[in-house]
Amino acid sequence: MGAPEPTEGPLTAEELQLATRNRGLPLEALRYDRTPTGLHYLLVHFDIPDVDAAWRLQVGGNVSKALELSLDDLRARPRRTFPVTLECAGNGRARLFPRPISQPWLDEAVSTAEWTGTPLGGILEEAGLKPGTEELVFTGMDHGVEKGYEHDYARSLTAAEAMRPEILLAYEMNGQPLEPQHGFPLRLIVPGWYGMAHVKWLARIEAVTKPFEGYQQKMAYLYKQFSDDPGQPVGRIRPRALMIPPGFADFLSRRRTVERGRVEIVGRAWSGLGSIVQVELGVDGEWRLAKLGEPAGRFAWLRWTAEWDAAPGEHVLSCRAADSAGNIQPSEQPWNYQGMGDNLIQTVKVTVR
Ligand SMILES: Nc1nc2c(c(=O)[nH]1)N[C@H]1C(S)=C(S)[C@@H](COP(=O)(O)O)O[C@H]1N2
Ligand SMILES: [Mo]
Repeated sequence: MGAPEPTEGPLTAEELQLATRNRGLPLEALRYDRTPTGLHYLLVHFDIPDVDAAWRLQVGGNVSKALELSLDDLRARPRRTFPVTLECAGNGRARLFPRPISQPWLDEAVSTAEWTGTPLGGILEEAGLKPGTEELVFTGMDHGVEKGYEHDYARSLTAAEAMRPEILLAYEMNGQPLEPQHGFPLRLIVPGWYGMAHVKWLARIEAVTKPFEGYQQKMAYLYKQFSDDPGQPVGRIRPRALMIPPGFADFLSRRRTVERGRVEIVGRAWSGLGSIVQVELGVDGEWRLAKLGEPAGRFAWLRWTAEWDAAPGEHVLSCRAADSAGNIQPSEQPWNYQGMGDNLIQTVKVTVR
């Protein structure tokens, strides 16, 4: 079975099925520095695997000493805890036209949890990467078929990237053992990278001497313009700001109603390519600077605020972030075939009364 082409039509039953399995962050939950686990966005390609009590992490391939580690073994290693902002590479996909058929995210596929684990680098040193190691392949316990390719979910990192000190083999999220849907018993955390790199239900780490060519590496997560385009790999998170929609919501349309007068607009901003240097609030197309708070951590979003003197009538609020690498969010989203790395500015329609 090939891939369905992007569509100009209405949402399909398949997209709805994905949308009900995979939840987004309710935007009002941007109020929390650290997203409560039950509000953290979720993306599961296949089924949440049934994990055997005899689970061990296998570390092998081009190493001096293959390892087999239990959760207790991993817990006995050096322990690190810090907040990391995760965002799905497909966030914003549903706004593209034509629309790539996949999980139909709007703006909400982002969250920040506090992750605890042991640095991957220490485990790789223990195993001893032999000369010639180019990449590490991380394989999950989940198995399925995507566009005709049957595989275990797997992704790789280059050996240099894998040795970065902030990369974690994480066994806790927000101070608790991982919940089944977030990767119990162990997942990879790759701060700064889009979600696909953070392999859940980790079963094996393999040192390889050639670039990994698995489905999730060489087909799925690419910036490409047409089906057979070899494309460019998706990696780090592009800058984005989101606001908590102000006032109260209309149940069906989610349109907002706000009382006239001074309103404090509050949001979050993040980038995996640099630090956030500027956030702007747009009111009916006029941009003003927002006030930036301190990031919750080196790899976590920051809080921003902006004052708005709301006058009665219909308004459109928007926000956009820029990072220290010179990236700014686009007002018009360049299109790509799979809807990856979209970071169009958010817009919120508001009625002030
Ligand atoms: N094994 C495995 N790991 C995975 C996935 C998956 O389907 N299987 N989904 C990836 C994607 S696309 C994202 S966006 C993140 C989502 O992590 P979360 O569900 O904990 O928010 O997990 C990643 N890790
Ligand atoms: Mo994702």
